[in-house]
Amino acid sequence: MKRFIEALHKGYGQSFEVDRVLFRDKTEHQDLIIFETPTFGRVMALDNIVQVTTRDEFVYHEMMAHVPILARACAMGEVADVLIIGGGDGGILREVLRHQSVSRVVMVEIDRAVVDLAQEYFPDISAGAFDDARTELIIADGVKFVAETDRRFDVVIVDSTDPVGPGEVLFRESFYADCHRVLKAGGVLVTQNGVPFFQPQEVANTVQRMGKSFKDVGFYTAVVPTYVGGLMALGWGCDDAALRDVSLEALQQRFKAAKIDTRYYSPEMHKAAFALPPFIRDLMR
Ligand code: AG3
Repeated sequence: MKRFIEALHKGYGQSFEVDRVLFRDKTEHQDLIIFETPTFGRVMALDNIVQVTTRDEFVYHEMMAHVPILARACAMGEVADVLIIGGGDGGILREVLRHQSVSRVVMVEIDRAVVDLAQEYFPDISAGAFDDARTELIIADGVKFVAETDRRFDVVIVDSTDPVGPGEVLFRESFYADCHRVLKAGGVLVTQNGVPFFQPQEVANTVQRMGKSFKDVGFYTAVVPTYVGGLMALGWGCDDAALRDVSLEALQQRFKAAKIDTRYYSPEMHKAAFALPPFIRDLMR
C-alpha cells in the first residue's frame, strides 16, 4: 500500500503516504490497521478512520483528560475516581494518571485487540499506564458497564470512535443517562463529538440527547491535525454550570500544583477552548 485514504467524510478526506504497513487484520469488532508514515509517525485506523498518530495524539489526550479533571478540581476539590469508556490505546489513561489525586481509573474497552496492539506498536502512548496500580482495565461493553455498575466517578471520559459502526451506541440518549447515573454529584462527562465542519449533526444530536439528563451541556474544542476539518468538538455534560466557567486564576493554581508537563493543554488554552465560533453555537440551538 502506497497511500492510506481515510473513509470518513463524504467527498473529502485525508490521505497519508505509507512507508510500511505494520499490522492489518479484522479484530472481533472492527478492521484495524497500523502503518508507518513519514509525516505523522505511526498511525492506527479502525474501519479506515484514523484514531491515533504518534505525532499529534498529545493534543486530544491532554484536552480530554486535563480539562474535566482540573475544572472539577477547581470547583469541588480533588478528583479521585475516573472512568474511561473506550480509549484502548491508553493515551487518555496516561494523562489521567498524571494527576496524583487520582486514586483509581477504571477503563472499559470493548476491543482487547486495540489494547494489545497499541501496547505492542505504540508503547509510548500508554507509557506504562496499564501497569499502574491505580488502573483497572475491564474488557467489556461500556454501554453495559455504565448501565449496571454501582461504582461512582468524579469524571467520565468517553474516548470513542465516530458514531458509525460499534461506536454508535456511545452517542445515544440512554448511554448519556447512564453516564449521568454513574457520576458523583457535580461530576463531569466529556465525549468526542467529531469535527463540526463536517459532522454538524453530531453537535445538534449531542445537545438534544445529553440535555435530557444533564442540566448543563456544552462543548469545548481542540485542533487535532489528523482529525481533519478544523476545530474538533468535545462534548461536556455536568449538572453544575460553574464547572464550564472556572476562572483562569483557579486553573493556573491547580495546574501549577499538579506539576504536569503538557504540550497543548494550558490553563489559558483550557479557558479559550470553551469559546465557540457562531457556526458551532448555531448548531446547538
Ligand atoms: N478517538 C476519536 C477519533 C475521532 C476521529 N473522528 C474524526 N476525525 N472525526 C480516538 C482514540 C484516541 N485515543
